[in-house]
Amino acid sequence: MNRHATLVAAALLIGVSSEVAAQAPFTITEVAEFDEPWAMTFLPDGRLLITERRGALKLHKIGGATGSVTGVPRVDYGGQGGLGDVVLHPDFGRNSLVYLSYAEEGTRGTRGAAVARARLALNDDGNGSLSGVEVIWRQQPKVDGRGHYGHRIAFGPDGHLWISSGERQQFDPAQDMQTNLGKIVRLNDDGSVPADNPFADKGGVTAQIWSLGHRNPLGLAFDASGKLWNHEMGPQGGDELNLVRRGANYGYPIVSNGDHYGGRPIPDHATRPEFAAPAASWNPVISPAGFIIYTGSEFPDWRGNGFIGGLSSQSVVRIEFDGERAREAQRFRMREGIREVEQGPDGAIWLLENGDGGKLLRLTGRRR
Ligand SMILES: [Ca+2]
Ligand SMILES: [Ca+2]
Repeated sequence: MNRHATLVAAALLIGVSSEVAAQAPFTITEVAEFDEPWAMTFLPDGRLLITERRGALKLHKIGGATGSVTGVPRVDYGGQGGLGDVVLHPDFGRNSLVYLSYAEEGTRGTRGAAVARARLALNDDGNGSLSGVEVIWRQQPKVDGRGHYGHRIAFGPDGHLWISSGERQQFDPAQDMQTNLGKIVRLNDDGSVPADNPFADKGGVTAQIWSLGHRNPLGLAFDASGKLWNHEMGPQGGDELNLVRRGANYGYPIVSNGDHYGGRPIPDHATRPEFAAPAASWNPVISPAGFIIYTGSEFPDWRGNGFIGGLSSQSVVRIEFDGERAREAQRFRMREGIREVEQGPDGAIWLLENGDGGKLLRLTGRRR
């Protein structure tokens, strides 16, 4: 059984320009607990698919039992890698297709992110299974290390599949058009390359690229007008929120508003205007992970606002947009780092805490 504990006092509101902490304008309910949860998505029947980094895909009935989904591809667990994102095909109601991202082992200790799709069958007993698993995209090349996979997945309003691909802590590949590391890629739902991609005529892996110069992007979200935003972890300082433009270069590792670990400087964005500058950046960092742009009715004042989970900052950051500009409007302190943010069919904001025993939290408005 799940214990529903209300922790009204757990969250403190931190005004950006005020040191006065006040109570957050929402109620937090602990709904369930998972083992290193990484991502979640709601099914049309209101249940949740939740990934756990060691490789398990869970099927959770809100307020009820948690089942398992079999048939998940083998993942390379370690460092920042393992099972990653989970999203539904826009036509899931007809085709039952689910997309998963994960870290995959290569030869000689190399690794890379992959995205697979599969058909999800839901059983009467609260469990499920995947069939017809098909890998439709891979990071190229596979490299050493276990960091910066990125591998967030989003479907856009026109049905294209978008993947944020981290630079695998290798720096220069983010500027190398012969790799898809440190890029945001745009694909058709079967992994093929749309003919109208900005570099489609170059062929090969280059044709997948929509934008370049990204570091470790762990958030992708479309706003109501169809604009795509991403956030990404900076190095020492310099976390970014970017408006993702066709063919644009976001500058990493040539420019960043942070510096390399250990203090070796990286020139700031302002020194090189040919690179697309972030709409917002953070120093000190928030360590952004998970991202929604809210459209629900539970928090009507927040429609059109972004919500970003903060890992090291143990927070939820509310973003206000103004056309092509964005700013942090509010920060809510949480008890743990936040790995994932989702909007529920109920309009509530749902969070996953990071790490072992990470809780599924439901944020609802305060009612008199
Ligand atoms: Ca999600
Ligand atoms: Ca940048």
